[in-house]
Amino acid sequence: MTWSWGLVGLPNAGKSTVFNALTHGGSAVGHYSFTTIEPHLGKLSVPDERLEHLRVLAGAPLATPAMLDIIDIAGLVPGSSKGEGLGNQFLATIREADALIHVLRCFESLVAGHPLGTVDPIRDLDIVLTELALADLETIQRRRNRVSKPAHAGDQAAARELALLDRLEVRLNEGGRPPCPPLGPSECEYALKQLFLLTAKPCLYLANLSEDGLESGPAWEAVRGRAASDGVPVASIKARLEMDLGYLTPVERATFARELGAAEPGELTQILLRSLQLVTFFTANANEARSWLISEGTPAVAAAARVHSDMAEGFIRADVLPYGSLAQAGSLPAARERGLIRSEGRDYRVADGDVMLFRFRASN
Ligand SMILES: Nc1nc2c(ncn2[C@@H]2O[C@H](COP(=O)(O)OP(=O)(O)O)[C@@H](O)[C@H]2O)c(=O)[nH]1
Ligand SMILES: [Mg+2]
Repeated sequence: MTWSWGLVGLPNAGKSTVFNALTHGGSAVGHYSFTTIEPHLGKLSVPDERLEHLRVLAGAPLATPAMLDIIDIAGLVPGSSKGEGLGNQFLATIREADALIHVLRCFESLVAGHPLGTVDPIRDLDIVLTELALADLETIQRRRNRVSKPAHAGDQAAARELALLDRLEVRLNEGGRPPCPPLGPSECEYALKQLFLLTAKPCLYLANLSEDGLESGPAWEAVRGRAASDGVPVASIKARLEMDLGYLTPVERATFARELGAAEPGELTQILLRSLQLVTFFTANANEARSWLISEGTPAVAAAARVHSDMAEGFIRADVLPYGSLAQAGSLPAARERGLIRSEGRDYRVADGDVMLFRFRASN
């Protein structure tokens, strides 16, 4: 299973540029609306310097980093939900994304005009949230049509679901502003896992700043303030600069990046991981060192399932060595000698940086 983020935002907010910056992919970048007609799926490997170190310590020839999916969608315009522009069909492509990245335009540009004429990231965000809420209201209506008949015929489960749909609808009619819908965990689970509501997904506000950073100041401050009051993680990117730097070699990049005020490589990826509360664990053998992403608090047996279903089915225990202890010991045998490797059971909550060796009974 790969975690996926969907990029949303008005045309010319810089979604495709962010996509390219993140994935070094070839999504068409242009200053016309609807440049991106086909959804683009990009794979992004998660940089983590611990992985390369682990590879060396394990004497493995290969290091395989965890991957993330980034989905770039076509322009969402005011009225998409009523069929303006390309309509909101394309929202289907982000229904199954685990989280949304709101790309908020903070840069001025005469070449790439803003569809509404002025830079105002908060207005843009509210337009997009409204479109997402309208799309979710349609989803709720469709579901209501399915359950209202059995509910009225006395089906208890259907009646409960109908009441839940009512509560979700009330929230959505308020405009879809996060935290939305701020309901209990089971209601959230229903909204996310069964209805795939867009407004229920975790999200991140990503301010796309000008290269020189100065003109974007007030807009960036506004985005930060809004993120704080919505309880949403926030980050900034100079997307075009990052995209251009993405075409350089690592050495060239290191020379230019700091001078130009670009982010450290991998910084944004780390923000993406934090926004979904993901942590990294490692596996290593003589052939390969690998990094894996899981939700914070995942039990060892579920982490084993990420690696191989056999490891979860035949799970006996896990040998756990925190990366920090391994780095200090200097080698796997030294860590073992010092007793730094713990033996943990299936319910052990895997922590960031754990190097895991799953002991399991192979199935026949
Ligand atoms: N100056 C500047 N221009 C940008 C930036 N990001 C995107 N653009 C330009 O804005 C236009 C639209 O970008 P694009 O990524 O296609 O936007 P999308 O419609 O949201 O996918 C292009 O001409 C980009 O070069 C940025 O950070 N700074
Ligand atoms: Mg685009």
